[in-house]
Amino acid sequence: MKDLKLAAASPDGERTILEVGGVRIGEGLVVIAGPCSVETEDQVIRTAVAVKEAGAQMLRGGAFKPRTSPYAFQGLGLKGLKILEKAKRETGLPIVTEVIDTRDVSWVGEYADVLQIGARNMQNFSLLREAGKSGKPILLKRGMYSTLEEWLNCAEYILAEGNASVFLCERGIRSFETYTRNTLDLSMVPAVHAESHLPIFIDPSHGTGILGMIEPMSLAAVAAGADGLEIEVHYDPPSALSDKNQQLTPAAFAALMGKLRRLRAFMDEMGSAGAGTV
Ligand SMILES: [Mn+2]
Repeated sequence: MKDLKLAAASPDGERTILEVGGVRIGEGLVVIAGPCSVETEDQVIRTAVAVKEAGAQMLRGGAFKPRTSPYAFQGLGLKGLKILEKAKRETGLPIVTEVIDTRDVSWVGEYADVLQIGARNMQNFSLLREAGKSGKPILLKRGMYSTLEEWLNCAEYILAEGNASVFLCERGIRSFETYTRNTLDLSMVPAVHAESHLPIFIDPSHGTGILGMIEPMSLAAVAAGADGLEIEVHYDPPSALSDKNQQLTPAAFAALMGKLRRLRAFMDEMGSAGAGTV
């Protein structure tokens, strides 16, 4: 892919492995789980303990929510980050949380182990540069109207600032199809593995927006060789302040984790896990 220097696949096919708080991203299957939004301390801690017990390696939770409507819940900000910090102390899980403003990158980075740049901000070039300068691990989601080439060029912006800790997440794109919330483009797993050395995750929660599709799409992502998954889990989904229809209960998440482990073991046995090159 032209113009890519730092994000392009290495000639020998070697893939990058990032180490974040003891978790190796790009090696085996890494699952990031947790609520869409940070709502209360009780909500986050209860969910964090449950996802850890089920085998998740990192905790997600939004303290800044870029919502379609300016009147929808916008997140707790600093208070939310302090709750995430407490959940990390309680469980040991590293924290993945979104940053939406260049002015917040450095102080949000004091609480987060991974800064997430969401789909709506994928091409916010000043935010990408700031994220690069922060030196923090960055999870870069695919913009909902973006091509693979545009997406990898956004990763390039971060890498070009001297920050080598970048991994990607496909979360669905806009298409003519309205049955699902977005069209989850699982073909990006082998495509990213062919064009880049960066790890690629799948977010089946936003990718489909439909509870019953999260398990089959998670399994399909692992079968395709994804390096990880980001899944929304809430201890009481009906009470959630955002994305209540796509958050798994802890019990459903634990059942899914059991299947993912078995599938991944089968893939390893076949010698095909993470192969995924085209
Ligand atoms: Mn969400």
